[in-house]
Amino acid sequence: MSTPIVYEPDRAFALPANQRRLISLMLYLGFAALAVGVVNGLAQALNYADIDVFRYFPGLHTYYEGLTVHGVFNVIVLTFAFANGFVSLTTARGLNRPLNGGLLWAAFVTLLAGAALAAGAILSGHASVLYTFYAPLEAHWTFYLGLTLIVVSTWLTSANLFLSLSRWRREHRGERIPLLAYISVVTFIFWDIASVGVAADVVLMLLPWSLGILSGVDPMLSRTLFWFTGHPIVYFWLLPVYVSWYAMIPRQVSGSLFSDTAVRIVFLMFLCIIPIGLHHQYADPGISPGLKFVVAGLTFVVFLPSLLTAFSVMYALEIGGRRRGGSGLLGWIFTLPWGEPSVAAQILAMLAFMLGGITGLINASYSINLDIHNTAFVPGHFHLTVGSAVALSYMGITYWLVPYLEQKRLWGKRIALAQAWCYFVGVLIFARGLISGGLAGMPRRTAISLIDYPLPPGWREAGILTGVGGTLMFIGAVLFFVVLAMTVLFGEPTEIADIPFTDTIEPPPASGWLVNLDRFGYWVAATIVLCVLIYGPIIYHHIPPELYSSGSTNY
Ligand code: HAS
Repeated sequence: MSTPIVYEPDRAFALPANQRRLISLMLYLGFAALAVGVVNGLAQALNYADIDVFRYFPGLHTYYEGLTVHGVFNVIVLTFAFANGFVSLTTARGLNRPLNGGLLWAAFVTLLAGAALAAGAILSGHASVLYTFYAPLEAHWTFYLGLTLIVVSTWLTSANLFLSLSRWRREHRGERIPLLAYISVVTFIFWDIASVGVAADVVLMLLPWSLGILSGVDPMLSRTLFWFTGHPIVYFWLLPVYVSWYAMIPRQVSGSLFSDTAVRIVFLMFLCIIPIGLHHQYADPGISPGLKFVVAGLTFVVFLPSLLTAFSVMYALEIGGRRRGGSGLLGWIFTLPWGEPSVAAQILAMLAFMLGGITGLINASYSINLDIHNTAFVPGHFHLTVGSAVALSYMGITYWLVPYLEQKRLWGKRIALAQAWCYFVGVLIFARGLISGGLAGMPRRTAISLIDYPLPPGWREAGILTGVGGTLMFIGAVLFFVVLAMTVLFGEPTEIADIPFTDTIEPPPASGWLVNLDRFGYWVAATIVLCVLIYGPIIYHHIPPELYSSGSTNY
C-alpha cells in the first residue's frame, strides 16, 4: 500500500512552557484521583470474591463510601481532568496556535478546588451517594459544590477552545477547520449541551436542598435530569480517546485515515444523538412506553458512530500494518508496532471495546435490559468500555504525552508493555466474572462479602473471576503509576518537538455541501430540537408543584 500520508511536519508548533505545565498539572491531578480510585476498585473486586474488604481496608467507613470514591474519582475527576488537559492540547495543535493562558489557569484552579471539596465530603463520610448522585440520596452541600466546580472547569475549557477557534476562523476565512481541532472542539460542544441536565439537577435542586433552602425535591425529576447527562457523559469520557484513535494512532502505526468526512460525521452523530438517557430508565415508572421505544431505537442509532469508528480505525491500522511489511488476510496485525507501549495499550483497549459494544447492545435491548438491569452485568459492560477502552487508552496516550510535556524519555518501556497486557487480561477476566454473575442474578452495588446466606448458584465462581481479574487490573494500574512517576522524576531529558498526529489520505473538500459540517450552528440547533422533543414533555410534567414541594421530602 503506497498511499501518502497528508502530513506537514514543517508546521512548527511550540506550546508556551507555562501552558504545557498547566496541562501536565491537570493530568497529574486526574492521575492522583485514579490512584485513590483504583485502591477502592480492588476493594470492590475482592468484595465480589466474598472477601471481607473492611478487614483489609481499614480506612473504609462503609461499602458505599468506597464505591463512591471509586466512581467519583475515576469517572468524574480523572476523566474531566484528562479531557480538559488533553483536548486543550489537541485543539491548540490542530489550530496551530496557543491557548488563552488565563482561561487554562482558571480551568485548572476550578478543577482542583472542586475535586478537593468533593473528595473532602466523601472521605469524611458525608457523601456516600455514588457517582450517580441523584435524589433521594442526599450528600453534604460541599459535595455538590465540588461537582459544580468540576463541571465549571470543563465550561472554562470550552470557552478557551471556542475562543481559539473563533480567532483561527478570523485569520483563515473560508478554510475548513483542521481535523484534529474539529474533533476536539466538537467533543466540548457536545459536552456543553450534555451537561445542562446535571447542572440543572445540582444547581436548582440538590445544592439548595442540601443547604436546607429547599425542603424537598422530586426524585424522579432529579433522576431524569441526571440521566439526561448520565448517558452522554460516557461519550465525553470516550471522545478524547476517539481523538487519539482517529488522529494519532494512524500516525503511530505508519497508517492513514481514509476519510476526513467520515470522521466529522461520526463526531456530529454523537452530538445530535445526545438525548437518549432514558435507556437508563427503562425500568422506571412515569415515562411512557412509547417514549422508551423511541429512545431504544435511537440507542441503536448511537451504536453506528462507534461501528463506523471500528471500521475506519481498523482500516487505518491495516494500512499501517501493510506498510510495515504485513501481508495476507491477517498478517498486517502482527507487523503493527506491538513493542510500543502507547500503541499496544490502545489497540488492546480497542479489542476490549468490541466486547463493550456487544454488551452495550444487550443493555439497549428493552426486553433483555429488564433481565440485567441493576445486576453485575452492568458493571461488566462498563468496565469493558470506560474501564478499558477509556482507561487503558488514557494510559497508552500518557506514554507519549507525558514524555512530550516533560521533555523526557519514557522510563521502563518493557514495564509499560507488561502493564498494558496485565490490565487487559485482568479486565477480560473481571468483566467475564461480572457478566456471568449478572446473568445468574448477582446484584450490582451490593456488599456480597457481608451477606449471611449461602451464595446462590453461579455467584461464587463469578465472584472469584471478578476478584482475580480485579487484582490483575490493580497490578496493571500500579505498574502504570510506577512508569509515570519514574518518567516524571528520573526520565532522561530529551527533545520532543511535536505530538504524533496525522490528517487523512484525502484533504476535506473545500466547497460543496460538505463544508456545512463545519457550521456548528446547524448541528447544535438540530440537537436542541431533538432534546426538546424527547425531554420537553417529561420535564413539563414534573415542573411545579413537584419541584418545590413544601413540608417534608416527598418520597
Ligand atoms: Fe453503556 C450502562 C448502552 C457504550 C458506559 N454504560 C452504562 C453504564 C456505564 C456505561 C458507566 O442501553 C452504567 C451506568 C450506571 O451506573 O447505571 N452503552 C450502551 C450502548 C453503547 C454503550 C448501546 N457505555 C458505552 C460507553 C461507555 C459506557 C462507550 C463508557 C465510555 N449502557 C448502555 C445501556 C445502559 C448502559 C442501555 C443501561 C444499562 C442498565 O440497565 O443500567 C454503544 O455506544 C457501544 C458502541 C460500541 C461499539 C464498539 C466499537 C468498537 C471499536 C473498536 C474497534 C477495534 C479495533 C481494533 C479498530 C460499536 C471502535 C482492531 C485491532 C486489531 C488488532 C484487529
